[in-house]
Amino acid sequence: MKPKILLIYTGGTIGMIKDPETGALKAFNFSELLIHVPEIKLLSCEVETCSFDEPIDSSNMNIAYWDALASVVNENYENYLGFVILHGSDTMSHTGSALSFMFENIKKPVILTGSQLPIGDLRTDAKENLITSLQLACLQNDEQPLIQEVCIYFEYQLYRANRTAKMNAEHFEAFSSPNYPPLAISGVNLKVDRDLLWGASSDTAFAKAGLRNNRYVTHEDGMIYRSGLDNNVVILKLFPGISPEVVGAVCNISSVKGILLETYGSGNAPTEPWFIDILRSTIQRGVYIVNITQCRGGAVVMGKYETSMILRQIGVVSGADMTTEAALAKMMYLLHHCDDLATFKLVFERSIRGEVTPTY
Ligand code: ASN
Repeated sequence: MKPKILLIYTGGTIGMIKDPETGALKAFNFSELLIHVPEIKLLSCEVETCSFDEPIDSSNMNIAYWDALASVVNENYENYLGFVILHGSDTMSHTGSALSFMFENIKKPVILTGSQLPIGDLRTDAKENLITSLQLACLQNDEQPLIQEVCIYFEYQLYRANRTAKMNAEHFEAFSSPNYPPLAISGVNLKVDRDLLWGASSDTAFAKAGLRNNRYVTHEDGMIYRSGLDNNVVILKLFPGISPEVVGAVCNISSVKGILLETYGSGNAPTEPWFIDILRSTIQRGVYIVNITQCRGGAVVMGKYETSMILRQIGVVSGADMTTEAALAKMMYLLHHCDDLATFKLVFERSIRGEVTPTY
């Protein structure tokens, strides 16, 4: 019997068509999408499908959709060898990051893919992305799925999803993974670098320490699905000339529980007293502040320069070499599942799904 893959359609350019009246791209239905890829029948796996009732442009993605998508994977987890999710590229890295945190100890592939041109377009990149994603999801080793993590496949490269960012709105090569190499390259052969894969041996025991035991499901193979994310977060991107009014207003939003501070270079920020005073009093109020770099590559190293030392002293948490997308999703996940700064800091600063390069 052929192994089964569940193909989940959420929307995105891959399934869009030009509205003849407005000229804008809008979603069309899933069965029409599959008509364009008869090659699916030739694969060594059986593909079953399901779809969002209303496919969305991924700019409309939110935590309710993430919960819905994660629960589709969770409910079907035992019945499939792996999962391929068709998703718009605009927020694919965010969704991939969020899913990676929601599935602890996952033993199956969840591969997100999409395209820059609709599947009906003559020059489309959609077919290759879809077919190779399905092939990657089918790969086995000793009758177990070879890939056991949440990935993005786009334009001949398979990446760990929580290491990626969309970096180009024009090129077919739309994603980059600046701080972690691609897990696989599709050329004449599909070359998977097994040493780079996240696997059962990866030590995440501490990742559970201190997490609230709310709303989780354990599967037979040890996969733990934790639903729920907390979106009371904000990204505060620094720029030369940022004013006390702006920093104060953001830090004082009463519903905000976590702030991603996008700093310069290796985690540097102004040392002006007004700036440090606002951050210090925000942390004292119980808000978590994480330092993440605006640079696409490299890492926050608090203490490397005087301009970041003080941040460490007042209790800012380091995002190290995490992408903004991964840090945001990890913050939403941890805010929902832990309630003290010590646990938050411990788990945030360590790798729980391969999202950050360990420095310990
Ligand atoms: N706006 C589209 C989306 O993210 C872009 C794409 O899929 N290429 O849904």
